[in-house]
Amino acid sequence: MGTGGPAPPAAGTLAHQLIAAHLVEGAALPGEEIGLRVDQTLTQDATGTLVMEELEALGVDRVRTGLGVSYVDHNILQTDRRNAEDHLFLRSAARRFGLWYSGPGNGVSHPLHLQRFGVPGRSLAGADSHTCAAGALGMLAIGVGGLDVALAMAGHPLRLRMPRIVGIRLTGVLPPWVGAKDVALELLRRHGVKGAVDRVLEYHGPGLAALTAMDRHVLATMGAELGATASVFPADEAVRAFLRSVGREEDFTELTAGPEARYDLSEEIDLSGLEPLIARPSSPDDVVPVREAAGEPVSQAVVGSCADPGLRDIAVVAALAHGRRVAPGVSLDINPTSRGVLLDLTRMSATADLIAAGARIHQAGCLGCIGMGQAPATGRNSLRTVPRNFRGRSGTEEDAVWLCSPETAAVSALTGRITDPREWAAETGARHPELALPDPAATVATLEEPLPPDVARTVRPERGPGISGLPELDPLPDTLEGPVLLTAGDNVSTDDIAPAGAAALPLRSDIPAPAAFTFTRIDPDYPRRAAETPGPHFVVGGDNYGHGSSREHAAITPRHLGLRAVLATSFARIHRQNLANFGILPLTFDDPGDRDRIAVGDRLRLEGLHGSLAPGAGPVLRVHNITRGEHYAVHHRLSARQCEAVLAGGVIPALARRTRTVEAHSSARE
Ligand code: MIC
Ligand code: SF4
Repeated sequence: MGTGGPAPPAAGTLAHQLIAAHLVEGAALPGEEIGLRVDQTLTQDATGTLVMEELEALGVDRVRTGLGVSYVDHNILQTDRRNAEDHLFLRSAARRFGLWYSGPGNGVSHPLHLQRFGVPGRSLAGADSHTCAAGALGMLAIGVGGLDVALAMAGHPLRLRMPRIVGIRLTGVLPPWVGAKDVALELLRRHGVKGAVDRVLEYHGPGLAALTAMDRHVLATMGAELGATASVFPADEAVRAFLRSVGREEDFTELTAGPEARYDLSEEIDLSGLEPLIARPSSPDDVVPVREAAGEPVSQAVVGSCADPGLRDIAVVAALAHGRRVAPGVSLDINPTSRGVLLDLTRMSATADLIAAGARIHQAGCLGCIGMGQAPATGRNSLRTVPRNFRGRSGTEEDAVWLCSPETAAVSALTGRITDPREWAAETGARHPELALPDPAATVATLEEPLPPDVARTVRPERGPGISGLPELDPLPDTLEGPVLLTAGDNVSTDDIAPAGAAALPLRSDIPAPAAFTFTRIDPDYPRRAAETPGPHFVVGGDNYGHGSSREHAAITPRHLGLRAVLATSFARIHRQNLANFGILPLTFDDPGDRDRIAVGDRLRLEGLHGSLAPGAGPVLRVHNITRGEHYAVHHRLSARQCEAVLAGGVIPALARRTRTVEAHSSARE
């Protein structure tokens, strides 16, 4: 990404300041493992039930971070008892462990968190890949797997590889009909879905002045689509104005990069030169100007998610729809991101405009973004303002989901064809709406405060029959031998590995049940073959393996089916860590060409693993392809701590082993 600057090491950036303020382990040198103090945590229901089980497994009595919030925003369609029982479990576990609880109907975690709890300079670890959204307020906000969040709640540092810091200088002013989503799509057009792996995207420059905190939320959220570790914005007047608007100006602290800030890599975006952009099906980085896609018939438009979180993002749709009708045959689905946004839309009569125009208004939450309802018809174009459009994520296998701004989605819903809003404005004489937004109704979320410790201790988490507990994790054998059960290309997403959607998501608290969906987007027969294979097996992938969400189900469900090592040409950050956390070896080919030499059914063998992963051993291993009589050099990029976890079968057994060792030593001394 970018051309990079000359020799002196990066320093003085806001990201460096935030990292230095939270560094408790390691040195902040790119690639080194560092440990960060975590001030706040966030979980959501689809990842959160496991986090609560992990807290129990770790023996946590009460969370040790300053603030933890458990949100319910994903699994809010209640087509049977499961989701409602998960909500009961989450609420009771929040009460037990000293967490805030945000129940169904309050809205998507990320904008809610910014409004209610966001504080410049604080660190946030969240069990959702879009936790990076809070970077919009000058926070150090990092999405990780649920177990890493549970560990942070238990008082452990958040461990990750020190990223490189990319400075993105914004200049100019966005033209009418071009919004923050188009800036994010421009970055995806330039760099692709792995363009920022192990990097922090730090925004600066004069172009920031006209971007509100919610515009920045859009950009910060979409950092996850580039694979970034975090997105960072300065805490400036726009952030002060946001905090004032939600009644918390006292939480504002000004934070900016130092005058001598040096970035590892730099680039510039002239906002004035941007035009409306759209990502074609089915990858967020297949981006073209809207005018190139113009004329394609539209069957659905879905607006509302953590990638268009602000009141303005939906109010603009209402203003464009005012006095007009959605084109016949088009479904315009509106998902207000929070209860507050829904109330504000109603107070400003925007809800009435949307209803009169023929839009369908839904409850606040993730909904269609994660395939919880709103599944489109096969092959019919669905324009969405959400961050991701991986194939099948909408709930329809052969879907055709495009990603665009609320303006493009609204105008296209009105015309029934993909339409460049500027062209439409030229034809109709419409102007970009000037929105008079009410002061936000920030306090309408029905949040429940943590209970005091003595009361919390009396609460028993309410565990329904669909909450089955964590799987047993056995240690890694010294020799791993088994067949390759799946080979895949580049950019395998966690949606490919552990599909979400209305069928699979409600099963998430009962690991054997979602395991039946594992890899079915790539090969419907994988779960059967895995179940019939005695002993361990392997999976082979390409570049950026496991990108997308933070769901640790993408590690746990294949592990449950016997997966013990993934060989790929590169890995996405969160998934690599999730694999190690659950005792699966993530191995990278030294020669990327070797990947194509391996076929499904080949028998592979890795020997002497206990020595290879022992402290001080190098990162190189040799894989023997018994079927072809070949050997491949591979390496791991695991820290000593991660090697220990993989050897023990996962982080939880590794910690249990440590505790046993300490206890054995102390009883020997007695
Ligand atoms: C997503 O957008 O993919 C999700 C659903 O929010 C996930 C979390 C999950 O799978 O539960 C994420 O982004 O981490
Ligand atoms: Fe929810 Fe979609 Fe945002 Fe994930 S990306 S948190 S599913 S709105």
